[in-house]
Amino acid sequence: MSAAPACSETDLEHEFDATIAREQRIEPRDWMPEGYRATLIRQIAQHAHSEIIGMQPEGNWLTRAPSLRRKAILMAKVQDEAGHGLYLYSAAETLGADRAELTRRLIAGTQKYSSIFNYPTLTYADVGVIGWLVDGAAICNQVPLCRSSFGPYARAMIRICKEESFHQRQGYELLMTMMRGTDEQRAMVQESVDRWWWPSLMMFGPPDADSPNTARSMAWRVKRNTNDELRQRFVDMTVPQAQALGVTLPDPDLAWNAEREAYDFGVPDWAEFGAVLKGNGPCNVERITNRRTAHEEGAWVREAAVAFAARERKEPTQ
Ligand code: FAQ
Repeated sequence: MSAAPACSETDLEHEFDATIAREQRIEPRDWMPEGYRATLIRQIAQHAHSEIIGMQPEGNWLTRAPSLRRKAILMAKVQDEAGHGLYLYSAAETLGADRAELTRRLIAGTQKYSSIFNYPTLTYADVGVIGWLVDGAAICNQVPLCRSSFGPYARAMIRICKEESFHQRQGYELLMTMMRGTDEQRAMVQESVDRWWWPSLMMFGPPDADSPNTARSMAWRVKRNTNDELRQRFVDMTVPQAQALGVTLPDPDLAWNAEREAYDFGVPDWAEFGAVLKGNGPCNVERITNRRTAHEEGAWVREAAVAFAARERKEPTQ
């Protein structure tokens, strides 16, 4: 009996395209175009780095939480972000990426993380506003990714989104409590909203016309919506929440458009976004320095884990 003919690259590509068109998932052992693999590694690594670097702004307040209850809540949230980073690094590993190498690139500044985490947390109201706006934006962006075409990424997103929705609610609950408090607390919440609103809109990425990756990622169903679609969805979802809270969103152009059945809103400062991406945001240097220090100080843990695994396999350590 003669062996079955090997599949040609064209056949494999055809099968890959058909799987995507059928809304089925691409799994790690399936054939995939190198561009698809590279896009996913880029996006998932950037997402994982964001979760890990994203622990720093709120972690900054752990020792100064105003009560034991608030401290326990914040501690749990920051730990959740660490967990999200780990699921995502694992998803990247299924594509052949090396986790140590991804961390090396983050620390070397050759891989990005979300712009939002380069802004400082100046008051405790920022903990609430990050939960409300930053986790709110993250959910808006990530719920569609539960239908991303790459199986391990889509499945990681399901669990992450469940946890993020609690994060969003804890932020909103904290802000509701502050808004029921003193004039000083209300002013603190408003001042925080004023600082975080525009950077939260920038989280969705550049406008579609300036987004080099969107068209390809949409065709591959890695992304399910464009940056502008999701930004609009976030604004429409958030305006009524701001009204219920009693805060003003700092955008004079924000107005309901009855024809579009959506809110019109102003243009974010894209020059500021560009500067943050180039490493010139208010906290870029601090965030990466902290990450590098933590990595260096954790070297002994990694070495011990490797030695332990080797001993378990009954192999000599060196
Ligand atoms: N910051 O062509 P596009 C969280 C880059 S997790 C930095 O539009 P794409 C949870 C982009 O990578 C937040 N860089 O790119 C949490 C590309 O650069 P490259 C993270 C950005 O990939 C909450 C270039 O600009 N979430 O918050 C940003 O199609 C609270 C051109 O852009 C994710 O990563 C940005 N904001 O669309 C944790 C979600 N935007 O690589 C702690 C998954 C764009 O070509 C506390 N990612 N860039 O050199 C995505 O959905 C997409 O990757 C986008 C960007 C939408 C972020």
